[in-house]
Formats: sequence, C-alpha cells, structure tokens
Amino acid sequence: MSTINRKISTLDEFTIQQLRDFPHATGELSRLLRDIGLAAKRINVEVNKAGLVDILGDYGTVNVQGEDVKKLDIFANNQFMGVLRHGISCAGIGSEEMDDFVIFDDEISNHSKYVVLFDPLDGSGNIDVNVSIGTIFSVFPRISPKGQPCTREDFLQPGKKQVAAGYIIYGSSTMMVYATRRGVNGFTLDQSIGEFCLSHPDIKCPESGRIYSVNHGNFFQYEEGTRNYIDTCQKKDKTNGGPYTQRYIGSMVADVHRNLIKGGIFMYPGTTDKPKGKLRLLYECNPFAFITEVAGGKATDGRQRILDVQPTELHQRSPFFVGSRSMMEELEHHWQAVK
Ligand code: AHM
Ligand code: MG
Repeated sequence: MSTINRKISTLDEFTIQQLRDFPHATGELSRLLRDIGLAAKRINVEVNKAGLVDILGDYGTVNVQGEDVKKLDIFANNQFMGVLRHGISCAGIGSEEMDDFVIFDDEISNHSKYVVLFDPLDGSGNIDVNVSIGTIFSVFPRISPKGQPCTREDFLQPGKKQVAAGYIIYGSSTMMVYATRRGVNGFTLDQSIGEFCLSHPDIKCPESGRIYSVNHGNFFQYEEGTRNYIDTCQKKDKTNGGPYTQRYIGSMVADVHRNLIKGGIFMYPGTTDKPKGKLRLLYECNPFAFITEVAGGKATDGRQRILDVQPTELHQRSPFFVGSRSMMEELEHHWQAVK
C-alpha cells in the first residue's frame, strides 16, 4: 500500500487511500465504514452522557433473547439502522436487538452490495457501573441478485464470507477497529476534531500471551478439556510461562480488544445449563473470529472453526474460544487429550 503523506490520517482519509490502491473498487465498502463511523460518534456522545441524564434504567421491554433492554441499546440500534438505511451501501440489516432482519426495500438499497449484522451495544449490563461497552459489526456481500430486495440467505452465510468486521469500544478513549482481508486497523476518536484517527495500524495478535479471560463462576459447568486447560493457566509451568493472568471484564469488546493487543485467550464455553453458551454467532462470534484470524489468531466453537459454521438462525448462540494462536493450540491439545 502506498503510504499517506501525513502524520495522522482520519478514518475517512484512510478508507479513501485504500480505495486509491484499488482503482476498480466501487467505494461502497468505504462508504459503509464511514457511515458506521458516524453512527459510532453519535452513540459515543450518548454513552458519555449516560451518567448525567436520565437515560439509564430498563426500557421496560425484553429483547428477543429474553433480556431487559436498556434505553441506550435502543438508541444505538436506531442510530446504526438509520445511517445504514440512509446510506447507499447496505441492502438490509440484522441486529441483536431485533427479532428479525430488516430489508431496506427501496431503489438504492436494492442495488446495494452489502448486508450488515450488528450488536449495537454489547455488554450493556455494564452501563450502570461505568465499565467499557462496545458495538460489534459484520459485513457480508449479498448473494441474492442486485436490483431486488435482499433475502434471508444473505444474512445466514458462514463467517468466512465476511468482507469486513469491526467493533467500537467506548472506553477510556473511544476506538473503532475494523478488519478487511487486507488487515486490521484501529482508530482512536480525537474528541477535539470529532474524527477517528489511525492510532493502531496493522494490528497483529501476538502469537502467544499471558492473559486468559473466562467466567470462572461457571467453571464446574465447563467440559473436562476446557477445565483442564484453565487449570494449566493457573499453574507454574516453564513450557508455557504460567501462571497466566486472569482478566475478565464481562464486556466482550473490552476483553477481546485487550487480548488482541496484548496477546491472550478469551473463552465463553457452553455450560451444562446452556450447552451453546451465551454469545451469538452472527453478532459476536463471527465478527471477532474474522478480526482475530486476519490479525493472525484463531477462533473456534470447540468443534470447528467459527468462520466455517453454517448458520441456521439469525439469533443462534455458540460456544466461543478466540485468541493468540499458540494459546488456542494449547487449549485444543487439552480437548484432544480427553476425547
Ligand atoms: P449482551 O449481548 O447481553 O451484552 O451479553 C454479552 C456479554 C459479553 O459482552 C460478555 O462477554 C458476556 O456477556 C458476559 O457474560 P457473563 O456475565 O455470563 O460472563
Ligand atoms: Mg451482545
């Protein structure tokens, strides 16, 4: 890639620069990412106000997963849906907050190339206690013919068909990180100019790390191989440099982001009560699997590579294991050992 002749490039400049490297590209993906960046900035403003205004509390409804919906979830959902509906790159969306996918059935949207799946505000149970939360998104090229409304099949593609995926983390600073097949890049919001600026170019997930992230409260409900691996993480062991450090915020975007930068493994296994775990394949596992694989790491559901799973329903859940390559291999070794 030719370099940008400036010290800092904004998200818009970066996506345009990438376009210039591909003269035949239509620019639809770049526009889509810029639309997402705009929604992120609007959500960021509201998230930062959350402690000040009466925006907290249950909205009084229960989402399709049977969980209470907070007001900010709805705000974030509407922002995302709004920018994508009014943009020119997206034919329809699926959201963790909505029962069914939404087809933008109008002339421009029917000619658009992509569908987008997103979790508008992940970890929203943490809003009340001022812990980082995030937005996660996943972009697929539609398989239905252009010129017509998109269809259910467009949304139920295996994760390996994603062309881009990313997340926004509303933390001590606000960041947008996105991956295309060309790489993973992170942008930090410069509040003074209201722009995402490239701060983490070409992110690579360290080959190994010393952090493991899992809900220990469920330990006795995990399968044997996973329990054995967690035991190993806590032991002093010359071969793996243990004991590892346990870090679990309970806000997946923050947990996976930290591990992606520092090296580590994040696990949300199935439990005896919930064999498929908690996380959703389409809104949480697929995008993070794509980002992590592009960055050099691995992601599986314990049986197969996440990106190979053929989804059957929009809201299906999946066990999820993601992180640094050698830590994932060590985990797989423990699964093999008890087969
Ligand atoms: P949500 O989509 O309802 O916010 O739930 C997803 C979140 C993840 O961010 C996090 O990793 C997980 O739930 C934590 O769950 P648990 O409290 O069961 O460990
Ligand atoms: Mg979520």
